Amino acid sequence: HQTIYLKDYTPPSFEVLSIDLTIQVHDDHTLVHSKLVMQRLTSGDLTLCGRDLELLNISLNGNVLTPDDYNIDPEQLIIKNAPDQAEFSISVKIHPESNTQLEGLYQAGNLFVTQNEPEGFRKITFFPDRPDVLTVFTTRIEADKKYPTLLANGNLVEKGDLPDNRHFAIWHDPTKKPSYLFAAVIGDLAVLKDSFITMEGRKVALEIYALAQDLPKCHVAMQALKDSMKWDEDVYGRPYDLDNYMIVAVSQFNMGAMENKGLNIFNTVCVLADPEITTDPAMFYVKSTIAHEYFHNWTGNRITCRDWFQLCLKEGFTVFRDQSFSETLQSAAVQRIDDVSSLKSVQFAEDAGPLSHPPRPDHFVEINNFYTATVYDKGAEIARMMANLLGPEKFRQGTDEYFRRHDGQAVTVEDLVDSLSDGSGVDLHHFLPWYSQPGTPCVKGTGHYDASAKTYTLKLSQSTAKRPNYPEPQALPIPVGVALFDKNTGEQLQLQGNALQQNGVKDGLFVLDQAEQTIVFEQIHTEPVVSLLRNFSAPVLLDFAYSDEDLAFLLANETNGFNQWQAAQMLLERILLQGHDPAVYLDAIAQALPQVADTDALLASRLLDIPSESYLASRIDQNFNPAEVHEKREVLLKALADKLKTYWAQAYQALPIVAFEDNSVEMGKRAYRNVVLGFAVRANVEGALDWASQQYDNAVCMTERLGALRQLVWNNAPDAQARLEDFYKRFKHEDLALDQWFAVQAGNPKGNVQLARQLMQHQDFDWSTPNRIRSVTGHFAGNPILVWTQEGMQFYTEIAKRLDQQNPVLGSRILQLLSRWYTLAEPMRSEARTILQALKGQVSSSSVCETLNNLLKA
Ligand code: HT7
Ligand code: ZN
Repeated sequence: HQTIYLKDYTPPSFEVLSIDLTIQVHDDHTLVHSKLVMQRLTSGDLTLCGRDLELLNISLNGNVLTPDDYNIDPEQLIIKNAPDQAEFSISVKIHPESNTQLEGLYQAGNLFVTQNEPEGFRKITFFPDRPDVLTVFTTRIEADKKYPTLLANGNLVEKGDLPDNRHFAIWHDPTKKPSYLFAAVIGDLAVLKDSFITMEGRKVALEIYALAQDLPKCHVAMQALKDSMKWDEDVYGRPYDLDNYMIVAVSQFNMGAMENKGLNIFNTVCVLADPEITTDPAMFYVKSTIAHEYFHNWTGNRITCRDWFQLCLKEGFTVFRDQSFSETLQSAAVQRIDDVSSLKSVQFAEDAGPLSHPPRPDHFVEINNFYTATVYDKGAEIARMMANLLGPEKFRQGTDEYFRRHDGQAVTVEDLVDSLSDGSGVDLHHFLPWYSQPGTPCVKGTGHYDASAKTYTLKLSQSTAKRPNYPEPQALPIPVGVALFDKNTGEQLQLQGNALQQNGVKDGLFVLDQAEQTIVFEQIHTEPVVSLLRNFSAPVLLDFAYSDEDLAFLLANETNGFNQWQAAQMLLERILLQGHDPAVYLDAIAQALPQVADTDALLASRLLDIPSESYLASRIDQNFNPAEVHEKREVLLKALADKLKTYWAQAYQALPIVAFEDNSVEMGKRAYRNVVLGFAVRANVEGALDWASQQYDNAVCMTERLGALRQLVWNNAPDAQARLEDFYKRFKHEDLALDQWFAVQAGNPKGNVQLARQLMQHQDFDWSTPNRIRSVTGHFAGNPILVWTQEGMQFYTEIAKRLDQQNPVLGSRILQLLSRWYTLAEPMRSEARTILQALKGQVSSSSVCETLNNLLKA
């Protein structure tokens, strides 16, 4: 497999003025005819990408080409001596009915759908399948009338009947787009319709397509779509541009959703929502994914990426936008907690291991392997740092300039930073190294109060671990949110103007951009406690010389819920990773919790987060002993459960089940009730398992039912099996609920590999549906003590091997779960190496091979 380098980028030698596509779907094959009008831009070959295509015929400017006129290999077709103006007619045969990779055009049950990002279009027809070639698409679809739904991007121009019980539809998309945004859908779907009037007064038809039985579950998504459209107008001044916006739900999909122009295709788990089958977090995920894909219309579609190395240009910015939108759906503090929690447990872990890469990688073998937490979530943090530094007004000037300059173009990360800088008048170019340097910087610091001089001196330094390809990491601009609190009263100190400006602290942000810096706060009349990295102002690790008591103070006195949570997490990491005495934490949380729970139950549910075993593992670089980490965490959980034993009982009783309402307050109560139930069971509160059974039986929504089922199954309650059977009977026809049934069993900390294997033998297990596979592999991975056994590792390598041909994108992702094998204590480490090495030679896809090679480099 070939490595591709960012430095080798060259612009396309031809542009495509238009493409007319005809897709003729038949039961056992599909024919694709294309008419491509191309025009030379620079010297160089005329290259059309193509993979797994049977070329039936090709003509150029009216002349049939013979094999002497071109070179063809499994990846491309190169036309010899191409003229400057080239009009091609190309016919190919493809097999969506046997396409299990879920890229290109594939059949999923009774539905044919496309997935073309990043390189799927080349599996539909020959084309310069790269994001910087934009063209106008006209698409004619022909199929049997058993498939009444025929969709493609843009506007419906014509539809009609054909002989042999067939019919056709012609769609024209007036906006130029790259091939990865092309979409077509052929099937038998019901549709939910609505409309939205844009800020320009245009009426947009909104349509969500799903199987008829799923249509009632599309209302939440529809409302989220309208809310997103309004938000993008209000916050970024971006109206929608076409007359229609369609979303199609499909159950077999490799990722969450895809932003195809005007025709989004969604994994059912990201679009269907109903309180009876969808938990609150899953419903939230539907809303934020709808927003994410909608926001791509401006950040991704109208302005796209020049090449795939720039993926974080669209993904990082769009994640930042969907996170900001989500702050309007729940408290901003909890939104930030959830985003940071996922960043730390997934992205920090990725960046600490053999799959570490910069948000803008400089090379890859398989671009599918780079849809990562680093590209998405660290990319979002970079956008956020720049936005915070500018403040809302200047950031808006910057983004206005970006949209003004680059609408209709395929651009780079530099183009974004240039526009933000020029539009706002604030130079942000020193942020560019964040995009091209891997690793999580660590900010270290100390603070000193001088009572006689009335100064508080803060010393901060930064460092990033060296890596083979990055031997000299440079200092980055790290915005550090900072506030001082009076140690005696707990009040936040009002920092005085002059001293602050001299120190470069503006709006509570100090930019650490050297290896070491010192800030002196003057006129500080009482001893302060400093709060740093407020609201997680930068994606860094913080190692500040706090006493445990200082952290307990911040947990009690910080004014922002995120910062309270952060203080608790720092204390917990000290206990779990450095062996600190838990007493300070236990007292502090016991004191803070009841009051927070009364005012903000959602925040209280998050304050009880204990870092996961996987996150803790990511912080241990050698001699990792999963059993030891598990044991320490269990001991702490038990101590916390016991400490508040009487409180759990009262708190649970105070939260009776009430009618379902979809709002942040009620969601908070449901989340808190489930967390409290878990602690009550752990503390052996009398009758707690009975409460779980009653909660299961009386549940009015999935959050309640699943929360209860989890306690019953994970604690091996006498009636666990009966409730599992009941759940199965209730929901056996609801795929997304059944996924939860698999997940709750696969994720059982007291489970084992045998159980996971049995689940994969179950009659409802389905190797063609990634959601079902992930429901077992993803949840089993939550238990490192089970994963890092020989059987556990073999379980994952066997799955990777099986998926290597069938669905390599998924296979590669599942293999990535083993990325921290090299940190294991012996003999586990050697066993892991042997198991991974045994996979070599047994896999051949570029996705799985690249991941395996990277893992073995560790
Ligand atoms: N931009 C989309 C990426 C995506 C994707 C990538 C690889 C394989 C399948 C995929 N499906 C969707 C999703 C997004 O970020 O919005
Ligand atoms: Zn995206």
